[in-house]
Amino acid sequence: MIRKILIANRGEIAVRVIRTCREMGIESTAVFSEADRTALHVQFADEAFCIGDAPSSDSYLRVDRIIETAKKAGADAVHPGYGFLSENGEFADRCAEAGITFIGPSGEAMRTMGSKTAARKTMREAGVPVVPGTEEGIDSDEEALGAAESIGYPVLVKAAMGGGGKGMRVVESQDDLAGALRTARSEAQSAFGDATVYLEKYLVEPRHVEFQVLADQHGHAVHLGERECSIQRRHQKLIEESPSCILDDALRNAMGEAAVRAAEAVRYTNAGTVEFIVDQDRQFYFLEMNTRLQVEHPVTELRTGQDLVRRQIEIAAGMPLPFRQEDVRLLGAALECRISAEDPNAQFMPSVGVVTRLSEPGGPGVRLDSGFCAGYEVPIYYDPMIAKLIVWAEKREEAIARMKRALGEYDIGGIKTTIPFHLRALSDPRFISGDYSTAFVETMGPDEDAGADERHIAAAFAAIMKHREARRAMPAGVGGDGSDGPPGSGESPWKLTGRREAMRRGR
Ligand code: MV4
Repeated sequence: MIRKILIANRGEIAVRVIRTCREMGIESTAVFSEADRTALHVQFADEAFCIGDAPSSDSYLRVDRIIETAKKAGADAVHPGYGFLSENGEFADRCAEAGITFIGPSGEAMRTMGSKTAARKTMREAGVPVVPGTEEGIDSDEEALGAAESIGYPVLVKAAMGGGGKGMRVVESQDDLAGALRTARSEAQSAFGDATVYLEKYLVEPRHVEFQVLADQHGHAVHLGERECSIQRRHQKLIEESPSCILDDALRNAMGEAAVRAAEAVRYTNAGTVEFIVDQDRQFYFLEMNTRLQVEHPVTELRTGQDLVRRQIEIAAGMPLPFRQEDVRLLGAALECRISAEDPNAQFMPSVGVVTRLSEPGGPGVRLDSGFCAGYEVPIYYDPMIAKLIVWAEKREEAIARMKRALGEYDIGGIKTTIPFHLRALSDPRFISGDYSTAFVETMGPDEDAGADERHIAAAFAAIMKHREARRAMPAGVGGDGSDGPPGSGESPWKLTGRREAMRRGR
């Protein structure tokens, strides 16, 4: 039995986990840094403890303080969320040693999947297709040249302990191989503390399709369909959707079965995600397995009706999965837009500050997983993602229209957000047709409407000044031609600016 859960995370995912705890009658304990004293997750939890200073290395990454807090609070389980300690095998082991249930897979499964070369070996043995490449790390330039020759250029140098795209180098010809190996090694050493690199065939403009899996402690594993995550920038996903436009039932079943085999091969338990890349010939290859709940999990929740956090808690408590693969129904279309405090018209620079105004979307088929409220000051210390907007509809086209409608309702004042980017992406013919790859964002071109907010304010200000001048020049009582403006000016400047605002919102 799990009676109380400490959530070792912050922001929207901490709020998300607390919501399910409440529905299950489980008490929730939040932890927070000095920068998060007034954060929403602290207000949402039944109780909250400060665990240190603002930098995450002094707070959300402090294994000792989190376990000590869990003991002090009498929590019998820890939910790690995503990021921070969620894929740290040592943290999972330390929780187990302290008699606290870690809501996630075993430390061992996390470590196997944490090493790309170990994961590829395990997958190959389990019959899961992997990208052609070397079995082990590369020790010398000669070895690399020989391997690259048999794989065929272009090849990709990857860090064995990497992930999420860090420490990767594309090599077009043998002349560039030695140099790429050297820089990739030194990058890998400083980023992961391990210089091991290996080679893979480089697939051009692939699509990124991942499968959600659930596995209990009784040997039952199922998949809950896919999420297409190709709309990303520098390995940060921006939009995720399900179903993927490139899958048909046959490919979905083949990939789903491969995902389940991948989970079974490491005796995986809990919720996990198996990432594949799909090439232009619709061949799929295992890329990596994320041994945590993912940011985009609500896309799957809306299509399956499942609460993945509830399933995680039940699995951690030793309960069997309450359904089988043939019971899983994938319904309609779901779409997620990540809302980040970043300026999409300034290379997605973080935009920190106080949220001065907030009006949130709602209505049919709309879900908002948010980590902030009006008056909140976005801290500089953490990931800039502050909320996720997720929609469901029967058809993809309706889901896109619904998302645009919801984005139009979403009004966040005081900071820049990725909302204008999303409105533009959802109107892009390539997105609408579903014919896009991981190269989508970099080939999008500049925002013609950039700076519209500032121009809107300037136009409104000019209209006020013009109106005042005209009034001053008029005899008292004149100006009644039905408009707010001076007589004969035609339409009200307010009507005009209002219409411009509506256009900006994509209506
Ligand atoms: C690749 C690839 C092409 N060929 N591997 C990027 C993140 C990391 N998980 C693996 N990644 C890639 N691996 C081979 N052999 C292209 C990418 C890639 C990518 C993958 C998924 C989502 C977005 C991406 C963007 C650029 C490159």
